[in-house]
This record gives sequence, structure tokens and C-alpha cells, in this order.
Amino acid sequence: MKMARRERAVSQRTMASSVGRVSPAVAGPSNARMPNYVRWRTDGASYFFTVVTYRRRRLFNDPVARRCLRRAFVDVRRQWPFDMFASVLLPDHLHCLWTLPDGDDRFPMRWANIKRLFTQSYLAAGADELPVTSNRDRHNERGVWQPRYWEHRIRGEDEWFAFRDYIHLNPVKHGLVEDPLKWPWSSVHRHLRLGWLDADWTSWSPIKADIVGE
Ligand code: NI
Repeated sequence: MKMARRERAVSQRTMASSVGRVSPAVAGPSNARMPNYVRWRTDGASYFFTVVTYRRRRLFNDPVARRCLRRAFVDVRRQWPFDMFASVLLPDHLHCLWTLPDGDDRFPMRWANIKRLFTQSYLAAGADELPVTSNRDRHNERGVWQPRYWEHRIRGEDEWFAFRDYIHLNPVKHGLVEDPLKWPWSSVHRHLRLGWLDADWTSWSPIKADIVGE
């Protein structure tokens, strides 16, 4: 018991001295102080994606839809793994950053499966689908997703972190919140918790609002 108390005293002193130390934080690109484990991975291809609901229906205001989407991601990643570094879910679309395994560029198949699994479970949960034209019907599109999505291959670390910021600031860009930390469906919370972002990151992160326009 004595030992434990002494250890605590020591750790409190250590904490106090580190708090007193001047932080090396200075304005700079968001990757300047990034620890190695969150650096851009180059072993597999990395992509930024924007995926939109059919006719911009605001499906993801519904907790059932959010749950179905999360499950679709889990199921697809279990079978065909990929790393999802950052993501944000908005009412009618989502943005995310993936890194695929080395030599595996099959993101179209992954998205097709995520969309299909989501549509199945969401409609099974009693959601309505939108009326679709006969042409769309023939292609078995159920009026849930836009058939296309936007993809961008990441070419370097600066771009990687610019898109990460873009994702985390997206709820602000869309006028949903004034503070990105007030948006629950964002990886910003995980990045802050793990120390991948500083608490003051918004004050110096470049807002690259023009890079995708979504
Ligand atoms: Ni957006």
C-alpha cells in the first residue's frame, strides 16, 4: 500500500512537470507532429471516397440506417479487410479514407458489397425504398444509393492528412454543426482520444473545402 502511494506521488510530480513544460506545438501542417504509427501507409493503395444516397435522401438521420451501415462495414471488412483511417457519416452521404492490403485494389467489389448488405438489412428493417425508373430496376438498384461514387487515389502524405481534415471538418462545411467535435458520427473522436490529433487541431488545420465539393 505504501509503495502504491509513493508511486502515485511520483507520477503526479512527473505529470506536473510535463504540464509545465512548453509544448513544442507550433503552427504547421497537420502531419508535422504525427507519430509514426499514423503516418501514411504506402504498403497498399489509399483512397478517399464519397458515397451518396439515392436522390440525397437523408437516410442516416435514422439510427436504424446507421446501425445497418455499421454492420455492413463490419461484415465486408471481415471478409475483405481494409484499413479505414478516417470516416464521417452525414445525413445523405459519407466520406472515408481507406488503405487496402498490398496488391489488393478491389475497392469496387467492397463498396458493392457494403451497399448491397446495407440495402438488404435496411429494407428488411422496414424502410421504404424510393420509386425507381424501370431502367434502374433492371439493374437491381433499389433506390437507396446513388449508383456511382466518387473516388480519389491518395498520392502522398500531405494529401492523406488534408483529406483526413476534410473528413473531420465536413459536418461544419455542410452547416450541421459549428464545432466538428459536436458531430457524433465522425472518426475525429477516435483520433483525438488516441492522440492522433491535438485538441486544438482546428485552429491550424487547413480547410480544404474545395477538394471534393461534397
Ligand atoms: Ni460532405
